[in-house]
Amino acid sequence: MEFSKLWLDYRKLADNRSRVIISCDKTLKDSAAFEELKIAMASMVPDAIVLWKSEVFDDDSCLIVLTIRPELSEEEYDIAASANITEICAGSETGLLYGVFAFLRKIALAGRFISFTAHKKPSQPIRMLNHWDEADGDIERGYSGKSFFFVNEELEVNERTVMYARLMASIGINGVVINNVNVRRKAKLLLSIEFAESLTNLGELFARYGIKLFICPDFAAPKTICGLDTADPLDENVIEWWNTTCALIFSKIKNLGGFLVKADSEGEPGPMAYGRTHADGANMLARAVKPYGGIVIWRCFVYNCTQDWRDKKTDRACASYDNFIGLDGQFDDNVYLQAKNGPVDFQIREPVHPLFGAMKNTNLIIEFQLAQEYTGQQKHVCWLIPMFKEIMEHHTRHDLPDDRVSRIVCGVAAVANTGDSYCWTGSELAAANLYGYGRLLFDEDVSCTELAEEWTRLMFGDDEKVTSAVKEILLDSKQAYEDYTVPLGIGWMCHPNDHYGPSPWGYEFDRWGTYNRADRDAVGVDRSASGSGYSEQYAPALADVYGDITKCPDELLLFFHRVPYTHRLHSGKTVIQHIYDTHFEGYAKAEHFAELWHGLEGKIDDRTFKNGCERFAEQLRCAKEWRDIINCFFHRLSGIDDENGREIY
Ligand code: GCW
Repeated sequence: MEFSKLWLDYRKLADNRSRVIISCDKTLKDSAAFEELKIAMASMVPDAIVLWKSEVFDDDSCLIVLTIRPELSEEEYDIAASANITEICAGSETGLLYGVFAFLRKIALAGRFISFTAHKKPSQPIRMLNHWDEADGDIERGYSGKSFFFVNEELEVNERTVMYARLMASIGINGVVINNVNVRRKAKLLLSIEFAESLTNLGELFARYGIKLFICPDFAAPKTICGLDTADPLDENVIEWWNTTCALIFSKIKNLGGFLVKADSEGEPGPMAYGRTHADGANMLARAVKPYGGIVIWRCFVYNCTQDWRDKKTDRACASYDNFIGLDGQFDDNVYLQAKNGPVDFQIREPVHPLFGAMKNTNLIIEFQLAQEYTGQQKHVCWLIPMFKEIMEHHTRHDLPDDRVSRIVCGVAAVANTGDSYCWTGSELAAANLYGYGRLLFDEDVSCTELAEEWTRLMFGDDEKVTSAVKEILLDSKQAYEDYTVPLGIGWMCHPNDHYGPSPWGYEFDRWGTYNRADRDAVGVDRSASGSGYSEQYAPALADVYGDITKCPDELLLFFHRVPYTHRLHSGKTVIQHIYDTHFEGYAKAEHFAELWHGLEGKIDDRTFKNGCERFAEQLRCAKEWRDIINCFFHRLSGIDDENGREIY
């Protein structure tokens, strides 16, 4: 299947050269960094001949020197560029590759070879993508077609996976989990001999691009693959099976990073079935991968998904903390706990997960979701980077020299939004999420405005109208989505199962345990100390803010409190008027985005333009649905009219 090169579609520079000389040690001639330079130069300066270490150097030449400097750390690079000579130094081949991509990005944006210096090392050490791809080719919560990793139940290494590895390296991703955390059907056999060869090949490709390969194993594999009658993590035969299996796969698969595990969650197997703890399960696997430098990433997404809606005491938001806090300090040093960015499940607005402030003696990874499961499924434009940045910069209010989430976590993961669609992410604009995510983890100081502009220009060229329209759409899109969907942090007013479109009571009488409890008098869930107690999971200073109705930030009010519709927000508006206003405004913003996009006809390629038009049409249809259903729902319940007399059905 055809695929685009996204932001690596190098365009011709305004700068013509007859020669590009890449000077480096012979051993680097086969590196991905060298190869990338050659690929890029062929498009950027198509008239130039690209030479390795030529003696001939004149005004018309451009010299690029690649050097490994052991005093730099592995992923660190240093660039000193002038119009004719560029020196890129790094601590390893991977660092060089990052340096080369940074250099290419800079000259692509400038349109010519320029003078600049840059010295960077990644802000986050672990920068991962989690694919929820199934071995049969489906993708759980995938909105971009089928898997390109698994085709016809085989794991593929082909031109597309090479392009994928280049794209990921260009944004600094250094770990990729290739299969879904729900390990189903044939994926249960990933650790068996059947996949050994293809995993080895994929591992080799990833290694070339500085990416560690991760697998979600079936926790019950000793039963499924080996035929034992238990998967108890403390059983000797089970331990022995994992040890032997890991010895085998780590010896074969170059760059295997380890495992990501969803255990005892939404029906997945885990240690609790045997009366063991999450620490028992994670440590057993961690010991099996330890001799090979492997790590185990253990998810904290554990809650009771068979709740009775009549049960007002059980609060899903509390569950993750409640399940893990008692285990703090009990995990081996190569175990990382991965918690979602919020306590529930990737809603457009949630407070930051309380474990980031509380789990002080455990390695933590934060998980975001690029796949827009609850945020418009890549039909709506919803650029999530401002939200990710805000969360990473959130102060957990603990007594630490730097209490920001970005300083507390050891790494970051995101559920990938890719598939085999032509533009990888179903909609071109959704690729901005993928791009921004990687770039932000590598360089936390880059602003959202810079990222939006950079991505737009790398994708669509330098037309001012295109840049300004796409930038505006991206930067305003997340707020617009929040405005026309679920107000003030309630969450979960979407259709059950597929999670698309409005259904205010869809989850109200369901077993998944997240409710708005809207009635004629009030709306929201009391999660303060006098309610479910969830707010108490935060450091005292923050618990005090969230737990107090007078201090709680407006945007989270209904997540933490149950209030009458006439409750006045800090903004001065009543809750009900806020709901009406944001819904009308959000829809108007979506209309404006569609208009901006339509104005770009002829300025961006036809295929992208048409794809965008279709998606904006759907976004508008759905945003209108959200606006009218949510407004109507609250109008009928509250009986309070819109101050501005707009039409509510
Ligand atoms: O958000 C829920 C999704 C499930 C997903 C689960 C998880 C992979 O609806 O599809 O399963 O979260 O994160 O494990």
